[in-house]
Amino acid sequence: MELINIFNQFVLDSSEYEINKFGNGLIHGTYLVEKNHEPVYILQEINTTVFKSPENIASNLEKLAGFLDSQSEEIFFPLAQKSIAGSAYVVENGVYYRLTPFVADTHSIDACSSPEEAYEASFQFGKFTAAFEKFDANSLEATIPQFHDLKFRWQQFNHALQHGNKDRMYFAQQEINQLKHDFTVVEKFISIQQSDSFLKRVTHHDTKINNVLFNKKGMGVCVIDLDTVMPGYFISDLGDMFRTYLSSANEEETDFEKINARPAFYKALVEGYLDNMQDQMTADEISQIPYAGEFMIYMQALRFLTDFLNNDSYYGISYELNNFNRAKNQLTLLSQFRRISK
Ligand code: GN1
Ligand code: MG
Repeated sequence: MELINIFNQFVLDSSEYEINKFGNGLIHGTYLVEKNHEPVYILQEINTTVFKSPENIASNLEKLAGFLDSQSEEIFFPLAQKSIAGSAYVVENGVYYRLTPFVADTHSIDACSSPEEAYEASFQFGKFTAAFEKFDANSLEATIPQFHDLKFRWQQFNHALQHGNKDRMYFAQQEINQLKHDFTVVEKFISIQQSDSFLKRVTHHDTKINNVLFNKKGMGVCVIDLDTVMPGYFISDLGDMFRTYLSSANEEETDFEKINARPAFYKALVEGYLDNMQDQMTADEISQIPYAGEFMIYMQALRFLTDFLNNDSYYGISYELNNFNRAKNQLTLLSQFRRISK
């Protein structure tokens, strides 16, 4: 299907627009729609293998936007543009597409290169969750059931160990053992799930820095990519920022010596988040800030290795050992993180 034919179903006159691939997400196909070389929309093809009920994304976002309207909260919340037929998405041959207005005068960045950027991003994600303090997070659908449930991810890993690619299992023996050796990270998550002092909040669940829009002065404006907004713990959001902002080399790096954890960035992330969230967090939650990083980095290593054992059925890959190297990268990051977060 030509993308322009999809775009036609959202706007009446599509003739002066140009559509090009945009960004580097692993899950959705993302395209920038420009008019006279100015960005106007983001067109996305929703990955329905991952998001099995895209209707849930739309209904969650409508609930959240409705709540914000009723509160006159000052938070920028980009909603998908309705199609000509009046729907939040267009379905063509079973594929779901949605169109979101491009937020004028903003840009996103793919890597975090200063503590100031880390602070700004963390401030925005904290502000997002904090804005929904009085909203009942449990009224949201889980757009990906058990997405950040580490116990479930552990079970999937064990399933892959039983049924996955035997050659790959042999190849990855050392990394498998490392993950098993660190089972305490899973146990701690289970105790958090059972604890009354860890609250389920409106959580973004994908806090990579390219999901924050910045203005020309380098200040954060808002967060985007709201597909995985659902009930969750703070450790998901702060943890994924630790995972993806602290190292100057990213998760694709295969020279593992280049993976590091920058202490000034850690401090900035904690400050930015707490500046909006401190008053809402329990003492138990605050005491588990370092665990947030261990949790997310460990879970990502587990997910990449599980996918490697399952012959790369989930994450897009560019070369054969891509998922294996990503897992090894995350295990390296985990040990670097532990050194600075104690
Ligand atoms: C996926 O959409 P993207 O590429 O930012 C994944 C995240 C992982 C990430 C690892 C829905 O995110 O959970 O952390 O890859 N999203 C989904 O790069 O599985
Ligand atoms: Mg994303």
